[in-house]
Amino acid sequence: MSLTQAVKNEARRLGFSLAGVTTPESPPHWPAYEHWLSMGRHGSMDYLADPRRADPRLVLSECRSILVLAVSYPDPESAAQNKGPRPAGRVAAYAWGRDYHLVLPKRLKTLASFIETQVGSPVPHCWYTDTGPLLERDLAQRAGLGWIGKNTCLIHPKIGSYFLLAEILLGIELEPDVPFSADRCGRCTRCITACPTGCILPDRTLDARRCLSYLTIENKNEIPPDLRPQLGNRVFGCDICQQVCPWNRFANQEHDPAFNARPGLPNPDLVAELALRPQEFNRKFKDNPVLRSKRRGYLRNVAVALGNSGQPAALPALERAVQDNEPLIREHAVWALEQIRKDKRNQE
Ligand code: B12
Ligand code: SF4
Ligand code: SF4
Repeated sequence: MSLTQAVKNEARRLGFSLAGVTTPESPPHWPAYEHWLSMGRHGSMDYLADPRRADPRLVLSECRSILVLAVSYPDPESAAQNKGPRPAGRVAAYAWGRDYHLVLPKRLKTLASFIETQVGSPVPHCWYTDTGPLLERDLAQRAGLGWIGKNTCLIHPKIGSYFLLAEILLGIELEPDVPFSADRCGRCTRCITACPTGCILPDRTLDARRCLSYLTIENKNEIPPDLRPQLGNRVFGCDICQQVCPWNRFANQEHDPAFNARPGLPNPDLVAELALRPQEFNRKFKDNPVLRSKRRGYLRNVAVALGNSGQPAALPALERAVQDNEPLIREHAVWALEQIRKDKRNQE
């Protein structure tokens, strides 16, 4: 068996759904990426302007090949919308279980050690998942893992797009895969039509400043008032442009058990969430991606979702949140109270 095949088999054993290899050249859509940055579509994510993204060899000078890996998370359809008497929120499916930034490093280290054992000597390497200065989707497409859909997600014809990406940059040559050159979106435009904020652009990029995923996770400040109604009940991330994608409807892929949903997480009870004190928040979301938004960001989102629920049952919780120590939470609670009172007045 070739080294490349042995490495891919080991990746499967470690729970990765896909593994492919690409060369260390500059990512194919680098000019499109630069244009995207120049238009300011990255919002406040300044780290995206790191010039090393232009060339993986600026990240690891000895890089001769890149192993790109995918790990599957649950299908968001697997948690039914909570139709209970109290307003419920919605958390993006990748965030239902343990944080992948914590789950994957151990596996990537094991895989890198496996490679060194096979080669019989130390191999210069480094690995990343999400936070490295790499254009992960571009590298994954070139490693044959799928195509970049109109929703900008990487989609594999058999397993859809409910997976996360990781890479190991290696100072040895592995056999590169054939890039996935086909575009299987065809004339479909479902994701563009379904996006609640219309932020998907015609050139396979999106205006992150209007994306609900950005607004609820990355954005540390206020949510622009005109976009708050579009949040609906989403309190962390958004899966809409993937849920409508036909390639996910027919996908047949078991998710990694590390991402099994924690009880109550897909559809949190919004009134209870708004009462979370700092220590309770940290305990509840320990090892979970929601921790990233911090209590102030999460409760900001929860307040908006309660405002959107229109339910008078949310009024006492919001009145208490107006006294919160965090100005960001207070301001969004005031907005939410006004929304519910307006709805009530309109119904009278
Ligand atoms: C910044 C970021 C975001 C931002 C911006 C997303 C965006 N689409 O630009 C926000 C916060 C909005 C976001 C949201 C999400 N993200 Co995000 N995000 C990233 C991050 C850190 C960088 C992405 C980036 O560079 N964006 C800038 C755009 C221009 O680049 P791009 O999205 O890679 O798109 C490429 C194509 O547009 C291509 N391109 C340009 N023109 C053309 C033309 C043609 C014809 C083609 C084919 C391609 C093409 O070039 C671009 C550059 O390579 C990556 C990790 C990484 N280091 O790469 C994760 C990553 C892309 N995110 C991921 C995930 C899971 C999500 C969410 C699903 C989370 C959620 N449920 O809320 C959503 C999905 C929203 C969406 N539709 O993209 C996964 C995607 C896995 C997959 N299957 O694709 C990644 C890879 C993280 C990981 N390690 O798994 N994300
Ligand atoms: S994640 Fe949601 S808001 Fe962002 S592009 Fe997709 S559908 Fe639109
Ligand atoms: S919904 Fe349609 S257009 Fe959008 S990514 Fe999926 S196949 Fe492509």
